[in-house]
Amino acid sequence: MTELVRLTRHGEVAVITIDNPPVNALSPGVPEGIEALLHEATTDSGIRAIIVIGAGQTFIAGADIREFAKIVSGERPRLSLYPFLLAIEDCPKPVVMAIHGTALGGGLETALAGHYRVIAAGAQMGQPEVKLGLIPGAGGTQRLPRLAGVAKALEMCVGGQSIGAREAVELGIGDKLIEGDLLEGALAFARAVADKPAPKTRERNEKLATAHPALFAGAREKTRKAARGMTAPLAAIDAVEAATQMGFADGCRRETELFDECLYSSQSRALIHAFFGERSVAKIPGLPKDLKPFEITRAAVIGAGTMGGGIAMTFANAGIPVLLKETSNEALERGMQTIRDNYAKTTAKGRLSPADAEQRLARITPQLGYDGFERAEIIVEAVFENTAVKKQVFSEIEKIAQPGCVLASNTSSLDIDEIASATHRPQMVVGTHFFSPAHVMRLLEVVRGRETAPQVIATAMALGKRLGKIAILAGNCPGFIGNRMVGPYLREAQFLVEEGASVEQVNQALCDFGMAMGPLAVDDLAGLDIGWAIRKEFARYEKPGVRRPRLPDVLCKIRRFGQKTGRGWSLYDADRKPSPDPEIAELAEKAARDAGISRRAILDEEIVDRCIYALVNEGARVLEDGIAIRAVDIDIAYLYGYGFPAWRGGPMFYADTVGLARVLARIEEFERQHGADLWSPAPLLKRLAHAGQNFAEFDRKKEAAAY
Ligand code: T1G
Repeated sequence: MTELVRLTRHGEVAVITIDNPPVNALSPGVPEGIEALLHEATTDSGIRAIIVIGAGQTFIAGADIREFAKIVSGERPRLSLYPFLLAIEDCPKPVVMAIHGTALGGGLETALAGHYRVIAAGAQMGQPEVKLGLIPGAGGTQRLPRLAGVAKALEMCVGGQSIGAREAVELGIGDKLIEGDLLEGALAFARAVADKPAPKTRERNEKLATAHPALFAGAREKTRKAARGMTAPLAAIDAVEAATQMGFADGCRRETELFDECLYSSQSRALIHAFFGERSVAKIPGLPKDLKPFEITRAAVIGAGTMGGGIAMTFANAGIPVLLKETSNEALERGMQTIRDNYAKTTAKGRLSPADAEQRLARITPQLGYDGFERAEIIVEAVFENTAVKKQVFSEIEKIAQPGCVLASNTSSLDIDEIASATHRPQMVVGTHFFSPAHVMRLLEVVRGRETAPQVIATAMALGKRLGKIAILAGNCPGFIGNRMVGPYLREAQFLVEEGASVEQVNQALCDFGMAMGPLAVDDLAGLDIGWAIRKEFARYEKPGVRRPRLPDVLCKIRRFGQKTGRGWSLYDADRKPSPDPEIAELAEKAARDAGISRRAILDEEIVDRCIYALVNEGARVLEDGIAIRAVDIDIAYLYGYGFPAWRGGPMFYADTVGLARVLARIEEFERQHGADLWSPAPLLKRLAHAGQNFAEFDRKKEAAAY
């Protein structure tokens, strides 16, 4: 029938192969093709059993996610997969699903509709729909509990995590684990079951009886905390619960209702934006696709502080041996102890075996000198955030490093070109801005300098993926993408405290908006002294007479640096648990008096708008200056580096959701209230709003122009 699906005969067994690269998604034509070939095999008297298998790397990785936007916009009709799955389940000949690579979402649901499932060792399967703001919409919430049990099905549908082949067989999802060639194993299995009755998953109700109502109540309570603000995980609970309360057909109807609520929600649009965004940020216009990155087999890191230690762990975790240099034994031992403690914590949580932890630790070589640096293919500098100090280090490493060695700086805001000027090979210098804690946070901001070579950029981007990071490319300016934007965001939060809001109100308002932490809580975590050092470093660029928050310097002068000194914007106990500090209110009143500001009651709405729109406005400037390639790069940076809620899609996507005209109007209102030096709307924002366009269209146009 269609080239997306083909049928081959292996004696009395028909093999239906799905061949829809790259991930055999259930794109239009695939379910129809499978159903047609199923019918062909069913009516062929020479066929006694049927196998469904994926070509290439994987079984079916789900419905075609690109189709959802078309369905929501009305461009495509909303087709149901139920009839296709019932056709499989009601096939009079046994249908064996042969799974390798991944069986995700609609892929697992297709497998569950089969009569048997044989699984290749190493395969992964799951219902990750909640990560897209959806729930399983093809019977997964009804068939999975019937095979895996209600508790496990709940865990899989609500959390979206995948399970491995062995566990799937133990649970009863899989009927056989195939260690060798999958097709051979599946053919043998199919021949063995050819004359056996074909068990229909929808009729296997015995495991449904195990469910207790408390299971769902407990799941709701846990999910409200763990997936704060997200609607899909709660909908998934409702759908799995329906499986225990009503028959299969009614359960599927309930699933469809819940699925459609999710599909037409802004949360799903935001999360699908993030899914494709995570993949598009790796594509750098102008960088030849066939440009081969340098090979990285050995690394070296300078500075074993919080960042340096975390970066060394990241290399070790990716299997790359790394030298870690410090200037004194105390500092080196302190750094290594933190690394050992981090591995101990991860092992204690059962996320790493002691043997694995030992192996990773062994890949880190602590030292005081530059011995062995000449053999490293990348050297990452992670010393104190000061240009002069970094230039000194770069002038030293340049004398030792091999010719093709990438010289990277972990600076979070300083001028990469200035740092590169300390070497005779600026083309090998690049920024690799990791986020704290570096072995945990997934974002890596790769910063290109004026002379950074394309192959060095390609190497840093590829290395990011290898280290398990999401790498985005940023241009060189103070603070690059993320920290440049966080400046106005934090400024507004600090102003709001001077103007009358409490620290707790500001933090809570942004948490209610969905931020992982409030802006002032993040300030306390990072350390107010860091911001202080950066303000001093950039003081010479500041325009005189422009209003600045007074409180941060006041707090720093009395050594209130945040969590590290037990008090900052809040007080912190020994477990770093925050509590309000009345002294802050006094300091805020004085700061307001000194600034001639009359304090007032402030609504949460104003707090959110001023902080988030400050982000958006600066984001538009970052785009216009070409510091960020696309608006989606900014979104991905904020999702993976700054705790912006994924279900809002990122600051630029959020602005599109609100509507740029409304965002502009609000910013112009703030401009009237607080002055143009702080709130003049970004020209790009004005242009797009006036043209009735948005950031998504800006990206599409950019993409079209680039390719
Ligand atoms: N639909 C469309 N495109 C997809 C896709 C999908 N399901 N999965 C991947 N792609 C594209 C991706 O954008 C990229 O494109 C290329 O394939 C390679 O992907 C009815 C409602 C399978 C583990 O959530 O998790 O089923 O950038 O770079 O690292 O109930 O892709 O090359 O142009 O990620 O090897 C549920 C999503 C859908 C799985 C492979 N399924 N995919 O990872 O490659 S909803 C998912 C993944 C659903 C039903 C519901 C991963 C992967 P491009 P990649 P990878």
